[in-house]
Amino acid sequence: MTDLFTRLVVDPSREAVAEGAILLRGFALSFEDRVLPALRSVIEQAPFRHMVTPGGYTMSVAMTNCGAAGWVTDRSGYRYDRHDPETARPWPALPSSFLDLAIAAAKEAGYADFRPDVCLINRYEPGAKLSLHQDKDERDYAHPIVSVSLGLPATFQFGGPNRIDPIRKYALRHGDAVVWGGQSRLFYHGITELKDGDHEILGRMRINLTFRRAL
Ligand SMILES: O=C(O)CCC(=O)C(=O)O
Ligand SMILES: [Mn+2]
Repeated sequence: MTDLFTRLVVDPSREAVAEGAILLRGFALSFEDRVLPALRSVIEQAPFRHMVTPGGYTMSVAMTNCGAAGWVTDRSGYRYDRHDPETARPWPALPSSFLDLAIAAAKEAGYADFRPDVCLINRYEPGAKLSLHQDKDERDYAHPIVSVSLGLPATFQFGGPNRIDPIRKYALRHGDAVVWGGQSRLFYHGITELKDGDHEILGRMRINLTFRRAL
C-alpha cells in the first residue's frame, strides 16, 4: 500500500488541498450508476427543504439527509436530529452505494477506518451559495469529512483554522470527491454562488453529498 504522498506524486487526479485534505478528481464516477437511483429514492422519502439559521436567515442551499441522524438548523440552533422535523419520522437509511462510495474515498485519502453514520445532501440551484464555515456539530473530530460533487460545477473555497486565513479555490465537477480530516478537519470552507448551467444528468443544479461520523 503506497502512502498518501506517493499517490499524490504519481497520480495527476489526486490534488493535495491541505495537511490531511485531498481532492480526488472523478472518484465518484464509477459509483454513479448505483448512487443516482439511491439519491432519487432518498429525496422521495425526505424532500429537500430550505432551513432557517439561528439568526433567522433562510439558507439558499436546500438540504435533506439520510442515515442515523440528519443535520438540521432552525431558530433554536444547529444540531443532528434522529428524526426529520418535517415528518417526525427517522431519516431514510444510508444506501449501501453511498456507504461504499464514502468508505472507498476515505480509504483512498488515507482514512481507512472511516464509517459514516450520516449523509447531509445539499442542493444548489443557480445563485445558491454556502458561506465559509466549519463542520463542527459532530461528536468526534477524529473522523474525516467526505464530500462528493454531482451535477453543475462549483467553486469550493478551502481556508484554514481561522475565518480570516487565506483561501484557495478549487473547481469541483461532477464526480469529484474531497476528503478532509486530521490537521484540516476543522478548516473553514464554503461554496461560492453557483453559476447557471445545464448538467447533462442533473440539469440546473449541483448536488453535494457530505458524509460524516456524527453520533
Ligand atoms: O457543497 C459543498 O461542496 C460543501 C458542503 C458543506 O460544506 C457542508 O454541507 O457542510
Ligand atoms: Mn461544510
